[in-house]
Amino acid sequence: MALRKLVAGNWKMNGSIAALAELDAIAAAAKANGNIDVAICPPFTLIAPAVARTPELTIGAQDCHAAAKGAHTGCISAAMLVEAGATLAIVGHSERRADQHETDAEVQAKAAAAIAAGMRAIVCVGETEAERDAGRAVAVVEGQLDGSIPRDGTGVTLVVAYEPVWAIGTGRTPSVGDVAEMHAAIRAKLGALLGAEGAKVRILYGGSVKPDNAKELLSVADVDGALVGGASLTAAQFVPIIEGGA
Ligand code: G2H
Repeated sequence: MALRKLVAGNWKMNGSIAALAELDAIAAAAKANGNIDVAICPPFTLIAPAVARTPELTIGAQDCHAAAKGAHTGCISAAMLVEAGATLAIVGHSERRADQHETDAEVQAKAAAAIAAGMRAIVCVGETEAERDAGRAVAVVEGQLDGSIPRDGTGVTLVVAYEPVWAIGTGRTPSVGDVAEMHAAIRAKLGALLGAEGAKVRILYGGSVKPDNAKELLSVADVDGALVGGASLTAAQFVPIIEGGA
């Protein structure tokens, strides 16, 4: 089943008020390519200014806390993100799994919190290079899905992003065949976890998506969009990626 594609930009810890000027052309490209969804996930402090600048563009967050409120210094709740104007949240990015030692159970709780607050959750999974070299890539990703996917997720509330850790920010990407194999495995696993709804959950590819490889990656079976880091920071790079998915 062909799903409506989603191309989402993850600004990570980059950007500024001045950098939001890039959103003007990105929003225009989103409007011009209305057959796909486009989103930008800037740092928390830029969410409300981004929404104010381009209200027509979907703006998301890069994380949220699992709890609704409380003594969690430096953290932010899903409801706070919604109040700022976010309508989706990335959870379980490999940089957070590594740097903040987030577990599958924590990622699952964050996804559930995002969904309960009314956002769409993008749950990230992906193997390390050592795990791929050991022939364990599919098993590792299946295990992450087992632990991280809220069982009441639907095609509306849930998105999965497959991001092989070794491809993130490195300029390296898996072969088209490897992407196809992994996305097919993720699709099968989502079916096992969510039943018929699993066929409706979009599976994004992420990891060094650039203007020159986007069209090919986005044409692979069961690649329902892209999660883009470095190349989402400027309209000059991100707009051709949007066009590659449209
Ligand atoms: C993977 C991706 C965005 P990049 O982390 O989530 O980043 O496109 O820079 O590899």
